[in-house]
Amino acid sequence: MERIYIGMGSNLAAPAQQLRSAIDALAHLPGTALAGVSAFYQSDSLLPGQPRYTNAVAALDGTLAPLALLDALQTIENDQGRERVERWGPRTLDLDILLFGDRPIDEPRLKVPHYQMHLRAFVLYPLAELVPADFQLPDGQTLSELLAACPFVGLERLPL
Ligand code: ROI
Repeated sequence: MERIYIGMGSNLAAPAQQLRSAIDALAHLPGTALAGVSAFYQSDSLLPGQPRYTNAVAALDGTLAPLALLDALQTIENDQGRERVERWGPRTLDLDILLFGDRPIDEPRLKVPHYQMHLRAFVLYPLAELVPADFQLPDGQTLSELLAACPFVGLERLPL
């Protein structure tokens, strides 16, 4: 059994509702159990000219293989109307495997930890709601260090 963290984001078609549907789908995934969900956070897109994003992080406990989980997440994205028009384009739903237990994964389709999670406030602050205070990434960096280097600026935590 491994603890898995999933980053969720949406900036189209009622983003908060997209995240709620995704959480429901995650809760029903075979081979995993939903262990927690952060609050929802709004922020401007890192790319100008896109609608604001709503982001959150979910924790799963699972026994399935990383690539099987990736396939399942892509099915959920597609079921919720994700259209892959342009890389970095606006999307109804983005589900990223942030962390998979304490193992780094380096496959053509899947790099874990997610390559920019340590720089993104909309990932780090919701993740911090779900982990112990002394939490470390596989490379030994602590979440506290990453948060200290990544100001909360521009994030809006939505009321539950
Ligand atoms: N910006 C925010 N705030 N949240 C995201 O999830 C997000 N995802 C992206 C880009 C376009 C980089 N910007 C984002 O893919």
